[in-house]
Amino acid sequence: MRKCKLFVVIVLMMTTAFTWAQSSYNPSPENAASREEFSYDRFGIFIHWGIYSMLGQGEWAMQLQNLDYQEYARLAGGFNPSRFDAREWVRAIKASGAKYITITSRHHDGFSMFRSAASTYNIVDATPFGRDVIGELAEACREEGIRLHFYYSHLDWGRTDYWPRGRTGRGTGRPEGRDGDWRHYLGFINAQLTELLTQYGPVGAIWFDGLWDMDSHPREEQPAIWNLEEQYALIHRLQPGCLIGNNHHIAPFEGEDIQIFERDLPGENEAGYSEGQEIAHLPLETCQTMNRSWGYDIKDKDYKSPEDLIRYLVRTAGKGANLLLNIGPRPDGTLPEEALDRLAAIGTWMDVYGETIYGTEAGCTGPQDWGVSTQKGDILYLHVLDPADVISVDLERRIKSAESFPEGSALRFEQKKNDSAHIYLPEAPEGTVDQVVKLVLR
Ligand code: FHN
Repeated sequence: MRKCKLFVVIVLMMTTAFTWAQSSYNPSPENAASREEFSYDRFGIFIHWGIYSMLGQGEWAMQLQNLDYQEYARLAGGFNPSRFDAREWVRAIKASGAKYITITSRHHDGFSMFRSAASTYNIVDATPFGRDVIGELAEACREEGIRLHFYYSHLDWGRTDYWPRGRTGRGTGRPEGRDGDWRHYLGFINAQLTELLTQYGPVGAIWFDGLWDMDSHPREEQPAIWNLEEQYALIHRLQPGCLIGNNHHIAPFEGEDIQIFERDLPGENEAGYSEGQEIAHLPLETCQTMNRSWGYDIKDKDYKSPEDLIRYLVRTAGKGANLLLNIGPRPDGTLPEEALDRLAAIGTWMDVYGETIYGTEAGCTGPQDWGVSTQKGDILYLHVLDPADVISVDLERRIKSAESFPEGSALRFEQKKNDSAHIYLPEAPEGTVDQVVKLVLR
């Protein structure tokens, strides 16, 4: 693109950005109801699956190895996940206590895991498998009462109309694009979003990722660059109850319904993606891996223990956020045994402790050195994650009763005016992951 034309495009984008900043978004009643359901759920499973799983190096192989975009596309011709069984997946996921699934409908490599008239580079038209896995999953989710969310990559490493290029995908051998390509690309996104929102029944959320590919442009220009106003309006018009989340690692834009944090609890920045990401007044979600990878990595056996994952779920709920825990299925369509074991272990725990997680909000104590708390009205659940004989809790309200959960035995406590309350804990049985105290507050 010649320099003067690029300038005109940027000025146009900035003008739109200004208009955008002035508009104000009011979620529809359906959307407000979805937000409530979403926050109630507290736990979902993320699935990163695509033709990259055949390489066994995670979903970034194309970028990390600078794979040629035409050669990479040939992987599709060998993709035949003959052991894929949507019902098996959904049943195992449901048994973990998760209430929704977020699956990569299209990741940065640009391959669509759903039937698409907008591009033949999709699982139905380009693979010997020829089945619409998203369609099968949608049906199984409907049967099992699990909500389905779609991850959708804004950025693309394979399309030639993804031009001008962002900061990634520069080594995939694509020729330089032409004027007008970017508009064409944005039209393609709208066409695919329309497909996702009209082919599979109710969609819980569209989960965007990849906006950061254009982060050489300032934040204010991003909505216009990516056509967010039109895209978000399209989604909300087609399905008013569909939530929009965008994993752009910055504060939410107008029109977004949930705020996402990657590998970090809200307000923390250990993973380095959340710097300066203020917590907004939106439902919150933290996504995290079970091992170190999102997409299937044949060498990655570095799984977090079931106990640590349960504690992470508890800590996330203690921040008033949902946990979206990832699995990278194998190229044959199976979920790794390590992942299945963890789903089962979390499910066993949730069967007993679900009451302390679902439908709760962040507890009024905030995170403490012994653990975190979750709350439902006058009931405060103290999750003691580091074993202790006695814990101190700063509370503005008086304690009416304290008991161990789920046993229900009364616990001794002291609460003097203007001082922390002290709660005396019984010895936790061997293998306790989270010792829960149920307080009723006056
Ligand atoms: O680049 C992606 C990555 O592959 C993965 O999908 C994660 C999930 O949160 N998000 C991106 C990085 O921010």
